[in-house]
Amino acid sequence: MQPTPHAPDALFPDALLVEVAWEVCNQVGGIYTVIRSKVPATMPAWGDRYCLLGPYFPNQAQGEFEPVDELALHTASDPYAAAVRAMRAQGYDVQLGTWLVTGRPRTVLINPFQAYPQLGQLKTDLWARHGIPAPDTDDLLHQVIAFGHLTTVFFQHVAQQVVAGQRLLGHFHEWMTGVAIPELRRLQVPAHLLFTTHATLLGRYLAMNDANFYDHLMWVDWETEAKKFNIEPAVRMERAAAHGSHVFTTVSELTVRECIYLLDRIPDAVLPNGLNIERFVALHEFQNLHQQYKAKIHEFVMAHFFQSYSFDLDKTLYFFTSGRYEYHNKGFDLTLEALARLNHRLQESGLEGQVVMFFITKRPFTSINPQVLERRAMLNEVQETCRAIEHQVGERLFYAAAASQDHKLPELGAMVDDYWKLRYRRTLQSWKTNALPPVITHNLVNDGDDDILAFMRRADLLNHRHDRVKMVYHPDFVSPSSPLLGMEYGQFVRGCHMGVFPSYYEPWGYTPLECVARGVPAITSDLSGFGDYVLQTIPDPEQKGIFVVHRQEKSFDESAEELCDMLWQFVQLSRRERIMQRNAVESSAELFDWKNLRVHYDRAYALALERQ
Ligand code: G6P
Ligand code: 1S3
Repeated sequence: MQPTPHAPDALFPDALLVEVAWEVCNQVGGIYTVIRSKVPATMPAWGDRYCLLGPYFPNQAQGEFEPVDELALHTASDPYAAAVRAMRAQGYDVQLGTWLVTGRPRTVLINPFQAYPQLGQLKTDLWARHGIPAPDTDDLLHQVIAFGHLTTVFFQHVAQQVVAGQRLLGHFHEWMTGVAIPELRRLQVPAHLLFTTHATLLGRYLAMNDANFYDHLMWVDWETEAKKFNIEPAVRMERAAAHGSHVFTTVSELTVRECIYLLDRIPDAVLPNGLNIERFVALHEFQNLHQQYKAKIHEFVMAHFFQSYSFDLDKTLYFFTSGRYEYHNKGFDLTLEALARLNHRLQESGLEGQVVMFFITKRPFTSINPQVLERRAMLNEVQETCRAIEHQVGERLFYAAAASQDHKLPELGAMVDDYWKLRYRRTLQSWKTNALPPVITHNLVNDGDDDILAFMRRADLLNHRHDRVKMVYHPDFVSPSSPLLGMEYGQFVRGCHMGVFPSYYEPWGYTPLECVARGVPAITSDLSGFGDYVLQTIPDPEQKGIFVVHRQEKSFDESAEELCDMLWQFVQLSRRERIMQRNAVESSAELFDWKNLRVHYDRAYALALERQ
């Protein structure tokens, strides 16, 4: 295949790059964001020498993958199409196509289930050749093993297509795809292999279960702990990938420590995560969007709270946190403690205004709380009545103005029919209630055993009228089809004033970066890869609206107080100061653009090409 001569930043023109991830066309978590958002910065350098490889799950792939037609497959002259043709000739079910995301990369998807008939043999081989055991009951492990085998076959075919002077790079993300690495090495497939771990499996489990994880890290016996948590096969796959790769990398300095102590290999490089930052030409455009989406959040808040009591929306700030439900790891515990303290400070201070705090995460629930839905429906009724009155008054006022002799504004109330006056009064009477606004929007399957709810109940943060920090726990991701918030997650972020993410364990953490990209100030922690990176690379990050809570070598109480101070400073800003801060945040987003961060990947590829 020809290098892409027209590509201005063409890199390693003699190399082919296959990037393999479980989350190609298959959104599970943060790795999807890494791969997808990186494509626009990757394509100019690699062009059609770049190919993504992932598992084929028809339901997931349906909306985002477009297979090439048979004619195009058979006439294409590139090594990936040739490899797909060769696999098909052997009876494999392999798809070649395009991932329908910005950059439209060439993508190969392979259905893991087709290798299930050989699973027994594959597992025996994995154990005999690489010492990796595999139980009979874990379906994810079965899928991973099957996909690992098919990936190996694909690489063998691509390697056969490599012509003299060309080299093949294989970049594997996370243990789910890394399982192919030891076998590729055993077979001596001529490929330069990179493995990136986005977190260590054991690190995540230990951090969740050990309050002093970072102090104990150096002394962990990985084998004992892996057995204890029943994750030994996956941990062994991760270790085999880390040790088998030519270049081993991770996403942050924090995860480097885990790799050293839990995987016993020092990473060759750190590849920080970026985003594809799209900036508006005019600054005011993103500020307008904040106003527009804040108005949508106002609607939810009016429906949720105003039936019980009202407050001034113009003096209300919206904070939020979001992410997987890992109460301790994601710092939900610290956030709640700081909010309780902030509530107290606000009550004591005589300062005007309030904060509404949203917890956006995913928990098993049976339904949306009918009370919450009813509150929303009743507000809609109030809105309809107001619109009818507005219409009637509008028409009559127009007529009165045209016919006016004295140019005085007539009594507007007199322009409303008795019917609407009565309906207005009745609607409002039936709307108001003495019940407190619920702190949670859904009925949880396990309401009695939920840490967030338990804290709110214990601290009496239950949306009393006198509370100055109000709570909305939304145990489902925000989506446009939801009858409550009814917007995209990104729109919700824009409408808020601040994102709060003081994680205890977070190899990187995209959530604060997603705020920064939209010009929304964010709080992170020095125990998150992102926060650590910010401290190392941005002088005075607070000036840019990025706040880093210190959690390393700090007690829970000290960090909670620091977080409370940060929130307290923020609530005291004037609107003008908030607007200026948003501008500063937005202008710093460029630092995290893949266009600037791709260089770390380029260096890792250069290193891998040097190693045999
Ligand atoms: C944006 C809009 C302004 C609005 C402001 C509210 O900047 O362009 O028109 O006044 O948001 O900011 P706030 O921080 O009070 O939500
Ligand atoms: C991991 O996903 P997670 O949320 O399980 O990878 C992400 C992308 O590198 C990273 O942002 C996150 O911290 C890790 O934990």
